Amino acid sequence: MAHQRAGQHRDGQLDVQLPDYARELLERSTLIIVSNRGPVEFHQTNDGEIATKRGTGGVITAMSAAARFADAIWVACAMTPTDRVIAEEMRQRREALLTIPDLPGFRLRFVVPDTEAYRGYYNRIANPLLWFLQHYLWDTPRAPDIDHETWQAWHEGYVAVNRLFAEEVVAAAAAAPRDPIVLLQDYHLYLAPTFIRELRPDLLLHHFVHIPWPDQDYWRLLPLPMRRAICEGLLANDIVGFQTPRHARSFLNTVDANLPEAEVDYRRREVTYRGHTTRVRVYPISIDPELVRAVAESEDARRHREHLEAFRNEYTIIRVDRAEPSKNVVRGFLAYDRLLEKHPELIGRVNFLAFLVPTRMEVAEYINYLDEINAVVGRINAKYANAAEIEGIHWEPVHLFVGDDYPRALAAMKFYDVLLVNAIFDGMNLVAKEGALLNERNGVLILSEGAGAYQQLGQWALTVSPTDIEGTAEALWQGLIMPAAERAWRAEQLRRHVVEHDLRRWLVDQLHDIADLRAERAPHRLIAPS
Ligand code: GDG
Repeated sequence: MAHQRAGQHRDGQLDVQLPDYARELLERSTLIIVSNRGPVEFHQTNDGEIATKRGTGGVITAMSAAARFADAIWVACAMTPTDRVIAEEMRQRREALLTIPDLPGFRLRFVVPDTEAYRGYYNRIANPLLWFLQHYLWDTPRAPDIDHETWQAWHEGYVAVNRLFAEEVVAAAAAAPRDPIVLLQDYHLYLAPTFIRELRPDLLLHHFVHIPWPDQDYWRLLPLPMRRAICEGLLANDIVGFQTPRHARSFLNTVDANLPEAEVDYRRREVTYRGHTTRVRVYPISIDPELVRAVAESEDARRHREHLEAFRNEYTIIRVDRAEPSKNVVRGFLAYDRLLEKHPELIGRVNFLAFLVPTRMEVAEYINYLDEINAVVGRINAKYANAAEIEGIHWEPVHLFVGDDYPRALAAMKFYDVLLVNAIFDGMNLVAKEGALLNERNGVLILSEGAGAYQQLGQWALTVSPTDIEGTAEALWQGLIMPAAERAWRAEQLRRHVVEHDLRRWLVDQLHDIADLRAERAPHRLIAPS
C-alpha cells in the first residue's frame, strides 16, 4: 500500500490544525518514531491469515495519534513470532520498510534482538530496574541488588539492544523520503542516541521521556557507570523532553552530579557536553480528543456500554490502569474499603469498577502485584457480601475487569461519578485526561499529587497523597457527595483544559523547538518560527 504524502492528514485536516512552521517542517520531513513497542503487533490466525493488534499503553496511544499528522516511519522491536517472520522476509527481500494495512500514513521497521538479549534489555534492565527507579518503587533495604547477572543484562541486553536500535534507525533514515527527524521514546532507549551519533552525527535527535525523572540522589541506586552512560546517551540528543518542569530540573541536577565535565545552564535549560549542546524542554503529553471520542463512540464501545449498565449503581467509582505497582491499585481498594467502613449507609449503593490491563507478565514483580490485587478484591467482596446479606441484598462492591480492551475502558469513562487516579508516581497519566473528556455525568476526578497530570489538572480535581489511605477514602466520599453545581464547574474546567491542551499541542510544541533548531543550523532551509 502506498503511503500518504507528507503533510497530508488522513481526514484532510492538517492544514487547518497546524501552524505554518509546523506544517512546513512536516512537509519537508519524515518523522522516525523509535520505541520499544510498535503501534501494532502481527499475529497468525487459525486459518493462516495475518491479523494486527493494537499495542497497549500510553506511549502507543500518544505516538499513534501523533503519526496521523505526518509522513512517519516507526522503528520498534519485533514482539511476536509473526513479527519476526515478517522481519526475516523483509530482510530477505531487502525491503527497508513495511506498510501497515490498519494504519495508513506510516511504515514500520523492525529491530530483531535475540531472545536472550531482549530478556536482559527488557525484563531485567528497562523493567523493572529503570522503571522501578524512575517511579521510586524500590524497597531499598532489599532491592535492587545489582549483581553479576544485572551487569551481564546491562552489557549483553540493554547496551546491545540499544545498539541494534541505532543501526535500524540509521537504516530507516537512509530509506526516508524526506529529511529525517528522529523521535526517540522513553527509558528503553537511553543509550541509542550515543550509538546513532557515532553512525550519523548529522541526524536531528529528539528524545521524549514519558516517565518521571527522579531526584539525583535516588539515581545513586544505579552504579556510576550505568548512570553516566544514561546521562551521556540523553545528551547525545539535540532536544530532551520531559512531562513536567520538575522532571526537567531533576534531569539537569542528575547530569550536574554525574558528569562533572558537563556545563549545565539552568536558566536556559541547556547542557553542553563534549562540544554538543542539548536543550532540555517540557512538553506535557495529552490525548487526541477526536480520536478518543471516535473510539468511545464506536460500535464496539457502544456494545460494552450496554453490557456495563448492569454493573452500575446509584454511585459508580471507576479506575483504569495497567496492572502496575506504580498505579497504586491496591491502596485504592484499601481506601474504598475504608470508605465503606466509615459510611455504612453506602452499602449496596456504590460499585467500584476497576479496568486493569495485565502488563509485563514476564516480570515477577508484576505477577505478584496482580495476585495482590486479586487478593484484596476477594477480601473486600467477601467482607461486604456478609454485611449486605444481613440487609437482605446481594451486592458485590468491587467488579474487576482484567483484560486488554481499550474501547471498553473508554466506554466506562462515560458514566463514572468518581474516577480514581491515585498513582504513586506517574509521568503524566492519560486516563485522567480521557476521563475528563468523555465523562457525561460531571464525574469528579481524584488525582494523585504524584501524577504529572496533577500540575495541569490538580486545581479542578480532588487531590490525594498516594500513600494516604485515610485521605483517599475521604476524597472518595467528598467526590460522591459533592453538590451538583460544583461538580459541573469542575468537570467543565477539566474538559476545557484537556481540549485546549491536546496532543496536537504537545506535538506542535516539539515541532516548534525542532524548527527553531533546524533554522539555527541551516537558516536557508526553513523559516524560523516567530
Ligand atoms: C506512560 C506513562 C504517560 C486503558 N485500557 C486499555 C488501554 N488503555 C489506555 C488508556 C490510556 C493508556 O492505555 C494508558 O496511559 P497512561 O498515561 O494512563 O499510562 P502508561 O501506560 O503508564 O503510560 C504515563 C504515558 O506513558 C504517555 O506519556 O502519561 O505517565 O507511565 O490511553 O486509556 N489500552 C489498551 N487496552 C486496554 O484495555 N490497548
